[in-house]
Amino acid sequence: MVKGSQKIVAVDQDIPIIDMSQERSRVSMQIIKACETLGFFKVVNHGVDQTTISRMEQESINFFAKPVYEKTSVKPVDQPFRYGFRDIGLNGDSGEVEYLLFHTNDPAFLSQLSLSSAVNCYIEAVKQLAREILDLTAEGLGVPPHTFSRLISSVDSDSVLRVNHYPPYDQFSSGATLSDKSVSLTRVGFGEHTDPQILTVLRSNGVGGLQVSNPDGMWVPVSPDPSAFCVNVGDLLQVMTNGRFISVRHRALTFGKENRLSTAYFAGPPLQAKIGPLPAMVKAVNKPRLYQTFTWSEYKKLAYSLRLEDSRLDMFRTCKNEDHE
Ligand code: GA4
Repeated sequence: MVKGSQKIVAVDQDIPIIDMSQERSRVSMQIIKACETLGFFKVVNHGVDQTTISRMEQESINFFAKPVYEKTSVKPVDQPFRYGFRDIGLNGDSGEVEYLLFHTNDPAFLSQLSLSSAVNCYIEAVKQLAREILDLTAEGLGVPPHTFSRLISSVDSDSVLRVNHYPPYDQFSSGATLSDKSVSLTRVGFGEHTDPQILTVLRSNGVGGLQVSNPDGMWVPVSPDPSAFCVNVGDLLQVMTNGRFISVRHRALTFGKENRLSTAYFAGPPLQAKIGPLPAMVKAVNKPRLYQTFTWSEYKKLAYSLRLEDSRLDMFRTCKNEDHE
């Protein structure tokens, strides 16, 4: 069921659509503004080949259409990839979703799956897009080039690809039927949370469900646009920009009638990478340092020890006005 306290506003309200084919400095400026105000934007004319996208989508559809016993054979849980059904994380979170989770720096597992080549191509393409967006971000902030993109480009970068399938109501639930008017079909597919990594690049098929939380605490439904990518700031980018960028809370609802498919690339740094506010975001602008320095490994461990909706960033906040470096 959906918690009702937060109001829902108009579809796409204040969500920027950034045309990446514009002049570079314009794109860069628009990305910075979007990261500061909402932490979320759409990109069009992004340069990712349509064939790469369609192949990935078709292979995912084929995978999720397989019988349950075949899909569950893509476990065990402690491997760096898995098929999951309803369960999210390690602490009892769940949603009306089935998914495939790939750790992108471990290609060995992929050979076990028929969709491996489509996944590999897709990962390369969205990684390139994420790098490009991060380079434009660095340019706009005036920090050294590749400050962010180098973190996700390394061979040991700890990035993740997640393919989510939100099936129609009758595929998941027995008992009530679509004709039973007393049953609300709106369910939480993936509960509200922020993404722990640096940047997320997400796309979906033509079925809606994604909502992002705006600065007034309202949910903004995001219209589905298969030709665009949705991009959001992750927790680590909020830390590195010393809170200038917002790691936005978002969730996916499912309305029960159509299959929704979404594919998210979570661009993360190597496990041992040290993450903290960049000097240019603290001293140079005379701002109090808001976060401590930590490794991605420490942060990831903490994220997995908490519930999905918990706010992990608060645990790494410095005391008020404390300045360590
Ligand atoms: C949210 C973003 C990605 O989907 C994810 C999720 C991860 C998981 O499903 O295993 C987490 C969640 C996500 C954040 C908190 C922890 C870890 C579930 C959970 C309760 C793959 C990720 O990297 O962090």
